[in-house]
Amino acid sequence: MPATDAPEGGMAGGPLISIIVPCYNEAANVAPLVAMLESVMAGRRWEVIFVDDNSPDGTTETICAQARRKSYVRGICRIGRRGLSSAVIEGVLSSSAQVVAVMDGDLQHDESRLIALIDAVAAGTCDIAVGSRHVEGGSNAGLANAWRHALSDSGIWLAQRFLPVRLTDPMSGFFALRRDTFVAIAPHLSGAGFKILLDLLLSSRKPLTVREIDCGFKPRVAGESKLDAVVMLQFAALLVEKVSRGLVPLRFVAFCAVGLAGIVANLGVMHLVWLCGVHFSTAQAIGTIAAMVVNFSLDNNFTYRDRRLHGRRCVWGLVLFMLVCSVGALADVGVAHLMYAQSYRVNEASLAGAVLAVVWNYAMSSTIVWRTR
Ligand SMILES: Nc1nc2c(ncn2[C@@H]2O[C@H](COP(=O)(O)OP(=O)(O)OP(=O)(O)O)[C@@H](O)[C@H]2O)c(=O)[nH]1
Ligand SMILES: [Mg+2]
Repeated sequence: MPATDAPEGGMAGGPLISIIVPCYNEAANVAPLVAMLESVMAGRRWEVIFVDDNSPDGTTETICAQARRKSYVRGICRIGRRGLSSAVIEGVLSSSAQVVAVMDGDLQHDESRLIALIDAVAAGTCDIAVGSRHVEGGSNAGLANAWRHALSDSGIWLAQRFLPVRLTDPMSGFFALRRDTFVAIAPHLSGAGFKILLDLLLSSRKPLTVREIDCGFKPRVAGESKLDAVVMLQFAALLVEKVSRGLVPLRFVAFCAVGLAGIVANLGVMHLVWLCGVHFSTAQAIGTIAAMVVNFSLDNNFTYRDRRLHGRRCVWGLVLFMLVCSVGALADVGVAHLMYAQSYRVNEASLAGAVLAVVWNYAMSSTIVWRTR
């Protein structure tokens, strides 16, 4: 082993604290974050677990380079998967420490508050200690612009309507809790999207005591934000899933939203082709095929983002999806026809057919087209 690979972090017994860091395209931030953690965690039995979704920028290689030299640095690389929340869940489950802390890998969280969060949990003063930018002494000055401020504020306002506890910063990604508390909630977590703290609070079967600790939020120096429209929709869908107590799963909400976009595509393309002088039936068929392609593409990039199909699997997935939707359409027409014949009103018959088709399409898409490997 070369000298530079010599272990630096000799530790008698395993770590008592695991810091879980979800990261995607954060290669430039890994080494500085490790250095900051070394400084604040000095004298403690700790480790950092990076969970990277096979970032193209070489984040995993950077983590490995650190881990080869430092026993307190570990990494998990997930292939064909995406998602902050699910990354955190896997990181926590891979730890055997008593206390776990979660923080971003982009240096925006104020590492100097880490010990306060960990100690609050270790001392048993609360179930979860949350780094808050909205209590006295906290600051969210690092949010990139006015739009991000507005987004964050409205997200907080919305989340607060549904939370079982009072919390000024439910959107925070900087918090600590006992590992066994996390593990007890884990089977009920949605695991989708960005807001793992919110997921924890809304999924826990027993009320959690929360303590907020002021913290700052620094501007991002390297790398780019991954917060996009998809993440915001996932946030709304998470609330729907949790508020309906799992009756309406997050993925189903997304599937229906995509379905609406498909209807728009269907009508748009059909009208365009029809205006070009094509016979109505042919125009309708072309519109339907276009809708299926649009739906498949949106579902692949949004609804089933964590199971996204690529290359040949994507082409095969499209064929399967079209077959599934065709059966759904036949069932739709069949049921509507049957109900109409049994003297149901036109709207009732039509709605029943449409609901059946949506549920069928969703069930088949989840189990056949985007099945978990
Ligand atoms: N493993 C994994 N990590 C992710 C994913 N998306 C984001 N992250 C990480 O989660 C952390 C927070 O993501 P950011 O994009 O910085 O989001 P944010 O801090 O809420 O938003 P900004 O204020 O715009 O930076 C960062 O460390 C990201 O690298 C993902 O799909 N998988
Ligand atoms: Mg960030």
